[in-house]
Amino acid sequence: MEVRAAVAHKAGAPLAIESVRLDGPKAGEVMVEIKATGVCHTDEFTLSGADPEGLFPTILGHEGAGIVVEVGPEVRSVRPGDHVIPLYTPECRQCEYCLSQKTNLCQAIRATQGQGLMPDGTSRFSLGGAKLYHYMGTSTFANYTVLPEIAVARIRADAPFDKVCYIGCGVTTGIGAVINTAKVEAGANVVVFGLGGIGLNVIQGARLAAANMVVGVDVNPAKSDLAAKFGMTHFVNPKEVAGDLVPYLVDLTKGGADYSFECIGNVKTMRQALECCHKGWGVSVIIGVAPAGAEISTRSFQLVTGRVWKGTAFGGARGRTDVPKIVDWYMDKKINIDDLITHTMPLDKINDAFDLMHQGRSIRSVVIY
Ligand code: NAD
Ligand code: AHE
Ligand code: ZN
Repeated sequence: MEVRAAVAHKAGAPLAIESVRLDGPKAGEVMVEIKATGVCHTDEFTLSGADPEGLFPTILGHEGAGIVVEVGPEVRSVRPGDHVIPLYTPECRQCEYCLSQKTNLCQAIRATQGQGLMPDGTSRFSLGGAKLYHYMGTSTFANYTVLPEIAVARIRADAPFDKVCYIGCGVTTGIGAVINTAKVEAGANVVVFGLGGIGLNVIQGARLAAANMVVGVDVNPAKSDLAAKFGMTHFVNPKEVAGDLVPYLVDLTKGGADYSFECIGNVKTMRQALECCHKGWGVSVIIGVAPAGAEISTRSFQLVTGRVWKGTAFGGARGRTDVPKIVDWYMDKKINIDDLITHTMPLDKINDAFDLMHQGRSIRSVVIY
């Protein structure tokens, strides 16, 4: 069938709205009508050409919500009419990784996903007879997409697509990093680098965890009001700190952060996030995705003296299990998503979402189909 999609033809170019061909789901796959999708910084990262796994031409987008319209043979866990959130971190519940219960990084389809293909090694999308690559197994910048069954989370039918799509990445990543990865305890002092679509969800997670001090660090002071509304207790603009940022943060937190989170994707701020942690026990969690070739560094002494460096993907969440629960938290008003969605637009204005991100004017832009 013909579907409408924003096609990334090459790195660095605006997306082109095109009618593209989408083949039906094969065994173990489902077709989903995408009703809304958020635009995450990672889409921008891949579009910019900085992603070593970036393939073109492709259909980006990994933060969607929609309705199953067709299922392929052997699909058992969802059926047409089900409301779902696509998962770029699937949950097969059978692979060594899922069974370990030590990680959310299901590897059942990771190899083909990284090659922009469905698990059988082919693409369902094409344009003028030429293959288009899938992206993160989700490709939500199309009004219909095909995904493996293990890469959708079934959610309640009364949840609004234009809000809960954000649970497909940003909300779950930020809150999950606090709860699943860092396991922040009540009374902890937390420092959050980057107050964008991810960092504000870390802040909201820190509030859920009853953290004490929640310090937000951002070079854009326009982010501080919303961050305060979400639970930030102190704002630091590195451009206004005389001298080094790290000792400033260590002083502010009276010895260092119990937990810090890097939500920018910059290896310099990753180092600062680690080094502002408390000697002996501070844990720093890397969420930001740094460009190809960039490497983190610190003095080994930082780790020898008890600081811990960790990373997290999709907030450590097991999608099919955890995402429906996070949707419930939203519906029960335990978490706030509405105030983070600063802009909405139709698909043909999707390039505006990237412009707003570059200008630092949006938290989340959501495309409504
Ligand atoms: P965003 O653009 O909304 O926010 C980034 C924020 O960082 C902005 O507020 C910006 O002003 C601030 N910033 C930039 N440079 C800074 C600096 N040097 N010092 C302090 N602040 C600075 O981006 P986002 O959507 O929140 O994504 C943040 C990062 O998280 C990206 O790298 C993205 O790719 C990554 N990400 C990772 C995961 C994961 O699973 N690990 C999931 C989603 C996003
Ligand atoms: N493809 C990149 C890395 C991109 C990356 O780290 N992606 C995160 C999700 S970001 C969502 O906004 C992730 O889940 N990573 C784990 C995985 O298996 O991809 C690269 O550097 O090659
Ligand atoms: Zn994302």
